Amino acid sequence: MPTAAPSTTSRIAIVTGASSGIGAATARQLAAAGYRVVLTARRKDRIEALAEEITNAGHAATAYQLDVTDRAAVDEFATAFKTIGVLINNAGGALGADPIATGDPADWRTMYETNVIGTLNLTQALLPKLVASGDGTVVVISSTAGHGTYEGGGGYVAAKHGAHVLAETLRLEIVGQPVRVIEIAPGMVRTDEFALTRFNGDEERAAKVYQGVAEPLTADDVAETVTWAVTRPSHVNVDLLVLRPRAQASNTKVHREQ
Ligand code: 8X3
Repeated sequence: MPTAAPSTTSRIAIVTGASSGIGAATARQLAAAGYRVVLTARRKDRIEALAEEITNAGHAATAYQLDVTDRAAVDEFATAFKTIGVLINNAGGALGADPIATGDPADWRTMYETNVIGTLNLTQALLPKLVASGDGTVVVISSTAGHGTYEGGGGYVAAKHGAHVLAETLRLEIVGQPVRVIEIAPGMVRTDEFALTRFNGDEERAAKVYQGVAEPLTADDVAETVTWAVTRPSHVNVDLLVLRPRAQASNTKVHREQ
């Protein structure tokens, strides 16, 4: 007999990088689906405002300021929970788009720290609590950059390949335990901050990323996909789901209106 979908009522879903973009949209949608969402990010004011918004909409949300690269802080955070249902590893991002010849090693390190070590920290600290729930789900929001490269993508592509490998390896290692590992790999998503952060606040360069692209994905598009994947029946593991806007056929083939 097929298993039911994991119950969402009273189950905790932790979302990292919940202060904006895909993380914030995912927190809103998981809360609407019945999860008690715990929003984490470095920017306390943002997650507190979002928790209030979600609570005012009649759902359950709390905020916890957290830097995913700070292992001691992550371990301390984890002590607050006996069991959790869902962990969404969303915190991450890109810095720079320089070629390998001139890329800044400090940017590479930061991207590895946030996209890979941050995911490792949260996953290690919370895995026992996901197992204890009897029906846990780990989501890694990677990227199409975790599945193919492009010029100028080097450091980000390397980090997202790391995140992809973490998800794939974890799935092998914990098979037989009651925890699914889901990787969602979005392509071009237009959010308020992704490209702006990448280009250090340069609005013109950030705008060029999406120039002429009819409809890049939105944070809500990705959040809907995440919510769909985690609410599948417990025996269904969406290993890897790649989503792109229709105008993007590959990392390097994008249709732009003139
Ligand atoms: C974002 C996709 O194309 O900027 O994760 O690397 S891309």
